[in-house]
Amino acid sequence: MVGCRSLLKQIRKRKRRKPHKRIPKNLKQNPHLTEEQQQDFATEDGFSLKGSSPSQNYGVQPLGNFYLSLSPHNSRNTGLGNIQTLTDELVLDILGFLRGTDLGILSTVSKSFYVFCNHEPLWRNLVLDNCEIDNGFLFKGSWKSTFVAAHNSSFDVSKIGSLGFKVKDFYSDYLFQSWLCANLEMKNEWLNRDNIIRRKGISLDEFVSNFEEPNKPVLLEGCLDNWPAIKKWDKDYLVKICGDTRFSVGPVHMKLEDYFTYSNQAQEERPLYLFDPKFANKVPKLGQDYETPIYFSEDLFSVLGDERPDYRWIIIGPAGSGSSFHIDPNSTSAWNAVVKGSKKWVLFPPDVVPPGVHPSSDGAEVACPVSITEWFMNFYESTKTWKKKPVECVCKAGEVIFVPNGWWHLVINLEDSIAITQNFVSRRNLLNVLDFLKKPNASTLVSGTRDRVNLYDKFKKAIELGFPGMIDEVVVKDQERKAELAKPSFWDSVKDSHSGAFKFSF
Ligand SMILES: O=C(O)CCC(=O)C(=O)O
Repeated sequence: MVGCRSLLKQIRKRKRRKPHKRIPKNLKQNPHLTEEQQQDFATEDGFSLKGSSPSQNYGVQPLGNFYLSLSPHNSRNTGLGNIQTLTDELVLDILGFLRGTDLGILSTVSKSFYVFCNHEPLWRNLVLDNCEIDNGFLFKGSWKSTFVAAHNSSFDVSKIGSLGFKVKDFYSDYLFQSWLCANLEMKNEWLNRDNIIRRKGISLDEFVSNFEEPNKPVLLEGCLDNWPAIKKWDKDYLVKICGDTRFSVGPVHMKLEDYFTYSNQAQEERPLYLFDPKFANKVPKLGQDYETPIYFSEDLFSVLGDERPDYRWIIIGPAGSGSSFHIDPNSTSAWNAVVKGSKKWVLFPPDVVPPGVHPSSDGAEVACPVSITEWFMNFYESTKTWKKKPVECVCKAGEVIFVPNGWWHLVINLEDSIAITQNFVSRRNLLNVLDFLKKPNASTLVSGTRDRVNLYDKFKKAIELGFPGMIDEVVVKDQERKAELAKPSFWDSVKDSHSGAFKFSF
């Protein structure tokens, strides 16, 4: 019997998908699409499926096809009995309470349960919930196979994937879109908009006055040329030096070699992402293979020594993995250097909340109910007509992006990627960070450290000790900058008859 609390926890764990806004037009209008046909039609509409073979979709078609179908039955409903009136999300929420064996048995009850019970995210949750946090899992091509193999090592799971029957006349937007997002190639028009400012070989002063002080993103080329990582790091090298080391991957820690076994086969909507803040302690060699570019060398949190919040991460993921919209922690700025692969970036300035994103009023939580691919499908287009357009680019191996504090950003890997990112405080964002740490709800807002509430006092004291006068200096500078911004322009003072300034008279 599942308790109420665990029921709620499980429901919350599966991110909710908003009702779909757009299913690609041709996919929706063509009845009885087989997987192969879907592929053809998708291409016609500018949507195409990934080159590798698409994952199982058990014949699921978008609901729009039902209205053009010759059959009066949607086998989604007939096979669900009394619970057919529930939405797909609710049916899946309920199935999420079952153990793997029960899910397997239920899948034999009807065609409809067969499709629902084979929904891969259900098996993914079961694997992640049941595997030891510190042991991870060994991926076997699908989450269901992984679950079965973990529970019955003598079972030949290689057959599980190939047994996917196609169910006739099964229509569900939710399930179809989930499958589509896992298999969809990024459209060229999502990648082509590239309006970030690029700079190569600029001085530190130019960086500070043109980008850091005005808080604007920039893509920096050529500043990783001396990184040994650029020449050395690839999957084989990393497996050789730390294949047995456990890194943080979503909710589990897994051996790097096992993670690559997963990421080489993963074809899902939200692939697990390796994102580890302790990588340089675990494998000091990795820390020695790169250095902070000069533009970001001022790192004031270092005054806190071991008590500083997490600040650097190695990031590894397959195509399709990435980070959905967020603002970086503790009001820090960041740099993100691509060592292998490439990443599409979409950034919005602090005063523009991206479409489809719903931050809570205190900023402590961000509800972004859609996956990254779904965001591109449903929201990207609308930003084209916005007055404040997002800053966009594809950041390739050897390039670094500067992410100023407070900017919303979304990132998707376009191929297998390896990157290093660091968050930092310099004197240009020191006041923002101090203000952030001082907020009354610091205990929920501050992240990456255990002592969230006292971080403000500790940091301020350490800065006063290590850099006497710095805080006063930046306060004065900030007041001067604000006064400068508040000054009317020459044209405003000319127009304003009350200002007593020079006026035109005719
Ligand atoms: O996925 C990525 O590389 C972006 C990481 C990111 O946005 C972050 O660390 O804040």
